[in-house]
Amino acid sequence: MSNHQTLFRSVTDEELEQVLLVSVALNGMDVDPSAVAEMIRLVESASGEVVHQISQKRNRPDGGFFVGRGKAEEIAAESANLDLTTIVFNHNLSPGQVNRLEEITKCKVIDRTELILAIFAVQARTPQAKLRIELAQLGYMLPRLSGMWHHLDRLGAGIGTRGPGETQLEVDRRRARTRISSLERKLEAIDAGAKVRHSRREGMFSVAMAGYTNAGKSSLLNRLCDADVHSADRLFATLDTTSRRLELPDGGSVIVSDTVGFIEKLPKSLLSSFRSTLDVVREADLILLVADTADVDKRAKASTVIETLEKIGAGSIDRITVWNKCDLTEISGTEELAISALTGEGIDRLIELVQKKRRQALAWCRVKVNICNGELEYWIRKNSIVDSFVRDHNSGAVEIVCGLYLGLNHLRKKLGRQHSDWSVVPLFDLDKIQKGVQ
Ligand SMILES: Nc1nc2c(ncn2[C@@H]2O[C@H](COP(=O)(O)OP(=O)(O)OP(=O)(O)O)[C@@H](O)[C@H]2O)c(=O)[nH]1
Ligand SMILES: [Mg+2]
Repeated sequence: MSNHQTLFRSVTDEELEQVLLVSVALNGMDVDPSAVAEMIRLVESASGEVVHQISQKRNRPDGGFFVGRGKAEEIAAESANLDLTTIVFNHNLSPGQVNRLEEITKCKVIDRTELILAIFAVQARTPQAKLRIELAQLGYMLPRLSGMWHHLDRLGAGIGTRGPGETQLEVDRRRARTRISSLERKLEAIDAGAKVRHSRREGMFSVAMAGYTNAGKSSLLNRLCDADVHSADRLFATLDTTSRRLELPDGGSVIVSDTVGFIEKLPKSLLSSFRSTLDVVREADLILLVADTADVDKRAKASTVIETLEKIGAGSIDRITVWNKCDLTEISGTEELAISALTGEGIDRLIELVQKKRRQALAWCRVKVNICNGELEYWIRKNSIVDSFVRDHNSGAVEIVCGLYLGLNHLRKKLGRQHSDWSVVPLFDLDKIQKGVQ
């Protein structure tokens, strides 16, 4: 085990096997059963099992224990009775609260953020994902290190003395910071490589899937692009980005990307260390917001996804909401797009919509040129979607209506270099173009 790993408490499968879940409802609200169900799924996704639950309604969190002292004592008694050593809270706790709860319960206390970080750590498969999650965990643990050494501080501290805990804390902090810098450098190098690859695809219309975890994004990528991305009925099955080309019926194509899913209160440290993984969403031309239509909480979860998109700077990108898993539930008359990645229902309509958006984003024009040789025709077909191509066989002149990927100036420059008699007129109304009116 390398040094840095001894800095933070490791959350292993074994420790999470049997868990006591504490659900606290704040502001006088009742405990929300679907939020509890989500916590249970989170525990399961970290290879654990909730064997006992305790809940409490409070107006506001208690500064000391988050729950009241009486409740903390009840939690301690229950966990001792049931021989449990791990307690999961449905909220985020301050380092001091974790400390005090661990002291009173003699158990490991894990808050929501630490649980999500643990799932990411369990699920990370690629070296990049492993580095990112380590960075996120260190970012989370650094301010908490002092709490971990708190008990040692008290043993050795006194006026004018430096306790053994304090010294160890300083050493650990320094080690953590060194490791953070080294991880950041490694990730910067990886991200720089990804940027180069990305720029090679410039001009390709990019469609990114975004959605709550487990909504079916990876299954949809597999369905659309015949990909073989791992999909599973657990939270955060995907932690990397996979991009595939989707050929459209009109001969054009787009790049579709699947990436990490979102969840309510996605930890900040994760958002920042997975920032470049999410670039694919931030830089997309179109977002497919994939939602699980069979989920009772689907509207709230879709709102969480929209809020997260705003947080990462992708809030203003054009998007289509796709209600997946329509095979599992009756769909009432709605204008929204219902699909099933499993059965393929609605997929043709989705592809049609993507194609429409893709066509709207092109720079449409009518090109006239007195002589069109094979090289020019090849260039135009490679760099645009050709709607019509009419050649006058007597004169050799052509008239083309096409949508260019990279703007009209590329074509103007090309024609200007090689031809003397040509024109490029922009066309603005796609409907009219398609009806042959403009
Ligand atoms: N019945 C049904 N199940 C589906 C459908 N699409 C996906 N699933 C199931 O839903 C679960 C999650 O699917 P994924 O594709 O892994 O979901 P995801 O959005 O990629 O999830 P994360 O990567 O964890 O964020 C899997 O068990 C899939 O088999 C669908 O259309 N119908
Ligand atoms: Mg996935």
